[in-house]
Amino acid sequence: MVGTFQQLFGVEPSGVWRAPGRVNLIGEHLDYNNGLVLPFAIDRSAMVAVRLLAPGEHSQLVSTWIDPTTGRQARAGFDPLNLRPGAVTGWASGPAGVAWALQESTGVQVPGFQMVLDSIVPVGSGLSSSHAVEVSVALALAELTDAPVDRRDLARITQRAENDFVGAPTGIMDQSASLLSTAGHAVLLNCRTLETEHIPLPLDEARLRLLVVDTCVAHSNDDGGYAARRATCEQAAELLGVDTLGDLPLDADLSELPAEILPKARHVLSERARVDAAVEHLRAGRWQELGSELSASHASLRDDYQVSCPELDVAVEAMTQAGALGARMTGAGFGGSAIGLLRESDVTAAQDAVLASFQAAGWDEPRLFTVLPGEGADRLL
Ligand code: GAF
Repeated sequence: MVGTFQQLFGVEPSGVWRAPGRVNLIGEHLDYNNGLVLPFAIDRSAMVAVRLLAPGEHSQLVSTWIDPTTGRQARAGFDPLNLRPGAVTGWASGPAGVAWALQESTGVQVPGFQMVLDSIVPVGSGLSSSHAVEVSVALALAELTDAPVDRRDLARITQRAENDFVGAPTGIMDQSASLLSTAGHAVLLNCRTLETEHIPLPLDEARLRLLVVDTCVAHSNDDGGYAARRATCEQAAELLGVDTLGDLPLDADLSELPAEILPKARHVLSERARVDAAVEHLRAGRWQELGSELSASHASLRDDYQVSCPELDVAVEAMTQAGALGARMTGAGFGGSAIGLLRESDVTAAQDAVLASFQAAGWDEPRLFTVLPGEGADRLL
């Protein structure tokens, strides 16, 4: 990173920051309903080397990702004095949006900056690759400008960047997982207050693995499906006389809701109950029962919330047939990744089963890898 930065800009960066992607163990589409979610930071991160520029100079951003259309590293630039939603598009809109949101939220003047980005969180995989970039930039800019913010403020600032600058109406889970996770733990996050509790996730000790199947069906949070689910939840809450579905008792009567809304609200309530149960199973080391909650979550996301897709369903089914304790889609859905909780000894069989099912269906080969709960974002240099 530092070498690349020096080569490109002829100076040393002020520092290097790292922020991980995440897997959500359970609690899907609950963050914007003010529920509890249980994600963890994965051992794959985005890294940025950053140096602030003098007032008046334009930002210069380089990504080590090779743009297939040009065959070169992706480059972008913008005028920090003209930052407003819509001013920067494409891959640089996240970093630019963070600079904008930090400035808007704190009043701190964020000057232009030079940046090199490198990431090993697969893009479009539903593992929060864009939030990983935004969080690493947020940490860097906050530190370099001495902005008076803590990690929870940074989670809100990166959400603002994503919602109001990038234009994706996402919740608060992914940024918070990246900023607030600790290694070896899942983070039980209250999405209303951002209070956290770190719950041990001793996969190694239990001889378990979490297998990720990146279906390579590119998913995006700003193409309508995500916003439509969010709007349906808001409508359901309004019809039921509460601010959010997180305010309802778990046994609330949904029968008066219109037929197209009811299953979506039912998912939110049943998923809230599953998070509570999953946390208890995890605390007690009841892995098989935890797995059952994961599988039930997938069924609810597929049938009630309707955010799965054939590739995710097939991945979940193949892992289940190969002995997974539980399997589900993770993240927003509409493509992206599925996870399987597997005994160490079943991982190879599960990988083979997934590959064979995708081949039989005539789909592109998915990317398969295991993940461990890693450390949240930090400064490397
Ligand atoms: C995406 C969003 F970014 C999150 O805020 C969350 O809503 C998730 O989908 C679904 O649980 O990752």
